[in-house]
Amino acid sequence: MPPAPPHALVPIPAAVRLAPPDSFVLDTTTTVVVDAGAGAEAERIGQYLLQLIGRPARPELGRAAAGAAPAGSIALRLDPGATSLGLEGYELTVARDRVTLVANQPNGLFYGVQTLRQLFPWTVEHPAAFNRGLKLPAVRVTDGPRFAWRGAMLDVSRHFLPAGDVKRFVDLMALYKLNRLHLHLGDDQGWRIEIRSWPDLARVGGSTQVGGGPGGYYTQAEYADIVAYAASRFITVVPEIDMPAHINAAQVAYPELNCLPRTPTLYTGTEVGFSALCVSRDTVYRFVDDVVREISAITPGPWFHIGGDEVQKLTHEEYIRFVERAQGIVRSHGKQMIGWGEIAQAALEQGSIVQSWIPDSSRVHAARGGKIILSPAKRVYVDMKYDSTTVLGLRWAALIDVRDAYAWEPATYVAGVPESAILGVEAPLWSETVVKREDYDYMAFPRLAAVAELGWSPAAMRAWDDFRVRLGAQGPRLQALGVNFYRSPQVPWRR
Ligand code: TNX
Repeated sequence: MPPAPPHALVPIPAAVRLAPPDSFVLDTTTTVVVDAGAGAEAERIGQYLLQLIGRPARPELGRAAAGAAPAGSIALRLDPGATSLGLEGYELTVARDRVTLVANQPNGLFYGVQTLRQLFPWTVEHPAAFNRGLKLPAVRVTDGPRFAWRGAMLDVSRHFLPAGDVKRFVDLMALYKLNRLHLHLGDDQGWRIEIRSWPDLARVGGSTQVGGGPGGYYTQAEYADIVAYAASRFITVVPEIDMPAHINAAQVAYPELNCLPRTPTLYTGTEVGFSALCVSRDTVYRFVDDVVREISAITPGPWFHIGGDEVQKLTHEEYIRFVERAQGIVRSHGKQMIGWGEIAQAALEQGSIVQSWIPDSSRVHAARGGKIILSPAKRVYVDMKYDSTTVLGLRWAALIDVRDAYAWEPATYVAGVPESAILGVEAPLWSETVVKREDYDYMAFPRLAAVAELGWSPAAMRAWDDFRVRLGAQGPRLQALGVNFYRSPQVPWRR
């Protein structure tokens, strides 16, 4: 077992300067103080911090004139002058007599709070722990992300995941400074969101799942609640309805969406590629328009993901025409289109985004000035097995242990897609074999923490030998949070 690391921050900040042996001690006299006039968001983040560390500290939020927080306080400050910190950056100073967190925007304050949280011992995560006298090491952290897009995807179609479990996943994403939650809401096996103008999509299309369970769907109110909850953790929800293939569940509800020589029936297997929209029919575009319109209306984020992958039953021309038409529909509802790598072959607008998962034409989109999200299946498909003995998961792309998920470089991974074209990284969790919350935990953690560091930390700060030790120190924290994570033998887990 290597010695305990000087700090266990994941993702590692852009700059950390520890100043031993000083420390700040959290006790009953500690107050969390927000600058008077910093605004509702800053106050909400102050309350969130109080909830995290709340029991030992004074329960009520304090307020002070800008920069005049009293000794013994943890002060949160929004500095309009600190523009160099950007949207998501922050500066955190822990000294013996006070903690000062400064950001330019609330997002940065929130991430600074996550860093503070990880500087406390893991017991801070456990509601039953007696946390008086918790120590923070004296340190100065100056931080901000490498990439704007740091995502995870939940496939709630193959198996339905109840809203409460999605929100818990959101909380775990926040711990690692992830900021995009992509929800795969429609596939062959299940349609998971209420569409009022086509009510049978959810009622019929959402009535089962892989293996034949009861399925389920989110009402628009439940979806909006997930979106708002994620936003409170500075995570933007990206809705996906996979089209023109992966659409069987919708076709069972509305057979007119199909013109292949087959009668759609509810599907509970795991084959891909057998379904396709009847792309020559007007009804199909009315369907696309209604679905994009209704979901866009309850999605404050700027993106709509149309899927676009694994289309086997259309000609190339049919596929391209469909993607280009969908792009116009998405734009008409005020959103930017995202699609899986295959869509890069179409005449995409510069503002459309390509999510690369296998070797594809992403470079074509990068060459026209478009942006790419990297989700290379061999590295960050967290539905892949860790090793040959993993019970859950698939293995078509690779076996992916923690090191495989961590030790690759986004800027050089795809030929023709330089750093300037990369929006960021995203780890999809497909759910063919993933049934319940514990399964999601097991596949996502700790690999999602590795992807979070890829997305956040400067390349020069990243090293596997260092990461694995910091990650090992996250073990007790994840355990205190009740996360059923995989104890990879590559990681020196601490107790
Ligand atoms: C490929 S990735 C798919 C999904 C499967 C996944 C399983 C992608 C765009 N399509 O339909 O769930 O593999 O790993």
